[in-house]
Amino acid sequence: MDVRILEMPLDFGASRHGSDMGPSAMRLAGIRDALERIGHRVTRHGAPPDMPTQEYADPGDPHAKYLAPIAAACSALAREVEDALSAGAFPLVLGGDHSVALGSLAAAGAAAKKAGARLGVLYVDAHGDFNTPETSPTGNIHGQCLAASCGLGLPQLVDLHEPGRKVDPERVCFVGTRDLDPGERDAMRRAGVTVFSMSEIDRRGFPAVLRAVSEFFRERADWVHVSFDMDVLDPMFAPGTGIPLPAGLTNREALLLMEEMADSGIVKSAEIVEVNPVLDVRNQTAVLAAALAARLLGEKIW
Ligand SMILES: [Mn+2]
Repeated sequence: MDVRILEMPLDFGASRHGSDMGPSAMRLAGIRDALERIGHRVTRHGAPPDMPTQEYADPGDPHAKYLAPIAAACSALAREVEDALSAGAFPLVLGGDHSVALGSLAAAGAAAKKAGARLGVLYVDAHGDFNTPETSPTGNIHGQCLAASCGLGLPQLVDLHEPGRKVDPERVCFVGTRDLDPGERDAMRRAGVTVFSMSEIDRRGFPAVLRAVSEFFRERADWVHVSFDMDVLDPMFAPGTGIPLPAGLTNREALLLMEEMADSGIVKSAEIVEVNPVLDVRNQTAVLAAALAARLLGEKIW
């Protein structure tokens, strides 16, 4: 398969800077080789959009910080992702903070709509990213990106790339969730997303949750976009991420989840976000990110 790597060195969506270096850390970790080894043709596509540097930019509205540069960068990304999808290639977006999902989900939603396909989203994240400017405790847009893709929140984000919502929240499945703001939890319940929280994983066991996730997408989606936030992992395995939270997924669980998604055969696009080399130890978080990408794109041990 043709895999188009789209690098998004953007950290405007988060309080802790440094995830703008995520793409180069994953490049150094050998993500290209890992994908070429399993037979893909890999190109680094589309120059990263020209962005001002966060430290020298004006945050603007405190409830939606850096809205203008984020919307501009994500619109540029959405065009690239849709180009890749219409060429039959697999767009793999490397963040950057999670706000880059605004661009990939906008494109995936638009492309699925044109193809008459139901788009499902696997959201692997410790957090919900389902705030709106009214409920957000921080005003950081990486905490609002999925809500906006589901049609809730600022019109500048909801109507990015194309007017209206890009994702039906009833086709969104969370895995590894363990920290939700009260307002966002209410919004998620109202919207009708499905959540396999860490507690659910501990209660049922990971293999049972894997089966439930597969069944979820089998029933509800023709295409799947995988949005993988490295903070879903336990900080023991991924210390290099903006908001590390204890009691997360193990590296093995995350790799297995990616393998299971590869087996579904309907994953059309993905992003890996929130690799922050400034906080990392010997680039291990980026190395794990590269391994996760390889599993998602079909790597098998045996
Ligand atoms: Mn996230």
